Amino acid sequence: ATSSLLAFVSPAAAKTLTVGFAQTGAESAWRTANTDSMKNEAEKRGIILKFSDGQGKQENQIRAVRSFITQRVDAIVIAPLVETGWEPVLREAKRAKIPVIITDRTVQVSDESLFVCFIGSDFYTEGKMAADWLAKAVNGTGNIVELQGTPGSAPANERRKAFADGLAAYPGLKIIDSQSGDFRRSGGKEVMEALLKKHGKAIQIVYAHNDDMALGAIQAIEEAGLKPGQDILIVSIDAIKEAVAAVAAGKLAVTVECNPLFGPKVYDTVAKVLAGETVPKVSYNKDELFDSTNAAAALPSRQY
Ligand code: GYE
Repeated sequence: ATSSLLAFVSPAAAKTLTVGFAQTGAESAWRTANTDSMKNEAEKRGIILKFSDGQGKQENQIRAVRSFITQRVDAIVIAPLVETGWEPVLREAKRAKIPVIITDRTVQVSDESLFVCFIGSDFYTEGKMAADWLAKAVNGTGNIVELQGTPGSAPANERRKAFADGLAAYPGLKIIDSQSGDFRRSGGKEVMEALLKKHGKAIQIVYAHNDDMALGAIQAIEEAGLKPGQDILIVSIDAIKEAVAAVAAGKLAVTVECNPLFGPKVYDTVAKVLAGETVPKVSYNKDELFDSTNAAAALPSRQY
């Protein structure tokens, strides 16, 4: 009986993979969708996922990565809260010979060999798409307030820069104020309330770095007795289902897509890396845009 049981423990049997994932937190609907994609796909593939919620603190993420190294996981995935400050822990992972895949947000490091590759969206292109769409929609004039994402994060940095670059050709489009709502709905609402008090009717356009802040701003605008979509035009990024619905309802003017459902791509990449195959250093997801022309039709099939 013993020998027949042992026959199942064949040396050729595939080893169960263990992956550590240091997530930023749970600040937005985008983030929840990203976490679900990573967790669900791991379960589907029989991968053991060690998941850490950084709760919006880089030091929590760094601590998680250190514990993944101690546990000797097969691969580490990081969605870095901010761009800087990662070198020391990435060196520790490299010394331990554990491959690190950076997802969602980019990092700034002096040595690109500290991580295997990046998988996520092109935030600069997203910000540029938002600016181009807006300039056309309002004929190149209007006063804008900007709701920034988490300070120091790649999407806040890139979406801000791209939008400003896109507006450079339109002197009539002016950013009259810009503040961070930390990618949170409550943040967007609070900042918008303050901006409405400060600037009143001068605000014609809101550019939010994500949908959650845009939806918070819409609440603030409505509570101030104004009509989002009529009195103030709102432009945003992510294309979460609720935002696409707000576009279809005429409250949000446009949302540029940022696809969070890349769990499958991440694990495909982990498998390739562990098999010794080379993978592209940077792999961008394809993103589109939803405005009044296509939002209603797209709504039923939105996956997040
Ligand atoms: O746009 C926002 C989230 O890093 C792309 O983070 C991500 C951003 C996303 O909180 O909703």
